[in-house]
Amino acid sequence: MFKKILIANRGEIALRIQRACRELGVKSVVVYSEADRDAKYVKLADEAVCIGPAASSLSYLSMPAIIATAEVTDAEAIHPGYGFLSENADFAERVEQSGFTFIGPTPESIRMMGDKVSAKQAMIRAGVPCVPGSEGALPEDPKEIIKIARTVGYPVIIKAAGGGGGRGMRVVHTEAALVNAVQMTRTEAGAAFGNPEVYMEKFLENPRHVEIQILADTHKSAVWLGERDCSMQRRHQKILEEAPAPGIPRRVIEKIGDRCAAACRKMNYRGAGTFEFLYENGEFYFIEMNTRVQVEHPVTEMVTGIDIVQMQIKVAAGEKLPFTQRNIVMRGHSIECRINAEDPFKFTPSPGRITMWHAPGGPGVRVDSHVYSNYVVPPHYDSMIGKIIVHGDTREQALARMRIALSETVVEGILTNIPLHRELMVDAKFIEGGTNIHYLEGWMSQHKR
Ligand code: MV4
Repeated sequence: MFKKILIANRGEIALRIQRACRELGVKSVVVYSEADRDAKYVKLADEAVCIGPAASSLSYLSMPAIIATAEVTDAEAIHPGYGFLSENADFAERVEQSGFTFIGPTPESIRMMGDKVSAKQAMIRAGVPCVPGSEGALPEDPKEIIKIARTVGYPVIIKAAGGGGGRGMRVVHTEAALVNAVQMTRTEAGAAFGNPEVYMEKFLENPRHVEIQILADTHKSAVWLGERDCSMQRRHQKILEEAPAPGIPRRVIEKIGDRCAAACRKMNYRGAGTFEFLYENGEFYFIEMNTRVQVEHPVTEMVTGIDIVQMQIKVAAGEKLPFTQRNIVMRGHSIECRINAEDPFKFTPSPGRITMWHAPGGPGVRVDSHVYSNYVVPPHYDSMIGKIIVHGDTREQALARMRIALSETVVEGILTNIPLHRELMVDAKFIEGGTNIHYLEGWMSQHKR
């Protein structure tokens, strides 16, 4: 096991990784920007190094600053968290070339999954079901593009190979609009991602977003840790997540989970990863793979009892996964509400001083947050200030526990989206379970206030 790990991130995930290190008896170094001087994970750290000004480009995205800090502090490994450099293959490569362990997959895996065309081709080879569409990138010839779309059937969606997470996509409903839409998506993709390659898929109108968590070691073992339903989102920002996904038959989940784990073994994948699927009419369709730990990983931890961040560290250190698929038992139900410093119904950011912070507690309640009373939420980064996670024997119990947790939570001095969560927890359709990716936006447009 490593003696010391550098945490190349901020906020709640920096604290989350720090806690995993402590439990493993590993020392940790945190890097922070001038805007994060007073953050809790900086105060609690074994060691903390300021790596630059508030702007991420000069601090959390600065590869030289982070690698130099690992050198001067004698860290052996670097945990990238999520966002920032976590899915940057060049960073993973530079970390390893500098003699450190990157806590994550190989640069080759990150690169392959970062290119959505090569990711999809890898999944097809590995037997993971994908959305029907073009075989690889679209050709230049307009006649060929029209032919492909006729085979796929309208509506289709044009996506950038370099995109992902909702960036660089365009839905096309008619042949008349097709060629121009492909051209526009290519131009935008070239400018935004430095890669004009695009591909085509059948556009699924009312899917749910359901993802499978996997863990893989460097000894050919890979397991899946159940699914998460992340359909409650607005403009590609997830608001809350839950595990398991309500109403999906276990045999359907087991089949897709086994495919994901098998794909990991086939690809020699290592570390934690998430296979993102659209789920519609009882079928799973792969869309993207994330090669990092995700914000919503706690709901999986709550239902499996497995510490995903500790596992990331263990497999990075070359250890074997301490369980096989048969040992993994999913129990109960978990829900996570993301707490954002923003107007609950207008979604405008609300940074500033938190004059009062009171976290909820009680049976089955977990709070992952780096904030405290008198903490100032800096305006430079994303607005998430923490997560409330609950677990119950049933979904009903988890919902009840979340309602209570939200009622106990006090945040004063800034606006948060807690009022939105309180309303969703008593919404009849959400309580029923199984709402799709469009539900929240429809709900917001009906919302009276
Ligand atoms: C789709 C789709 C419908 N059909 N692909 C958006 C984010 C990116 N990960 C993929 N996305 C979508 N791909 C096909 N073939 C609808 C979406 C989509 C979406 C997906 C997951 C969660 C929220 C979403 C919101 C709008 C659109």
